[in-house]
Amino acid sequence: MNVRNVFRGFCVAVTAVLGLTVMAPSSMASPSDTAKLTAAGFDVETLKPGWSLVGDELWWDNGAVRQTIEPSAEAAGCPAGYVCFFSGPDLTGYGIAFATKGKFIFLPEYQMVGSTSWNDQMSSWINATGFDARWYFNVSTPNTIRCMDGSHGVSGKEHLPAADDNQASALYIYTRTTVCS
Ligand SMILES: [Ca+2]
Repeated sequence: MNVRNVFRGFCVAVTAVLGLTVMAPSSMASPSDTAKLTAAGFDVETLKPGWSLVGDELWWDNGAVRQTIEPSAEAAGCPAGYVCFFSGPDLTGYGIAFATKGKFIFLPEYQMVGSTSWNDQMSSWINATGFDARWYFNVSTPNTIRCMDGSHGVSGKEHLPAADDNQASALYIYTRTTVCS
């Protein structure tokens, strides 16, 4: 059992003894996690619920969503099985990675340091899922959509057309390889 689990157990025990309202998952993060995120510039109180800090990444849903907490000036990679968005061109800046297929993922739900959220921030991407995916200009339909072809393995774009730069608001990862072709 790691330190965080020990702390969570402690919180649950205290909650039970005092009869308090059950604490939200994010409020059960360790004080050191909260301090680390605050130091990196995150407003922990407004993070999407359910986060945990794993190394230098913010995770949700056991790692189905992973976000870097420091920007990178170097071109970054993307783990197999994920679509990765980067805030800067050439796969630089902050990165956020998504693995969940078959449902809309809304970028305004994820905080990015220096802006309100990941909405309208994406400037380069990698699709390492092996499946097709799409990103959307808005969170409502109908939208302008752009395909991220995964039918030939890993694909990506380091330089978006000016009209597409900082426009992504939603993402959908398919379980097929024929959506883009
Ligand atoms: Ca950007």
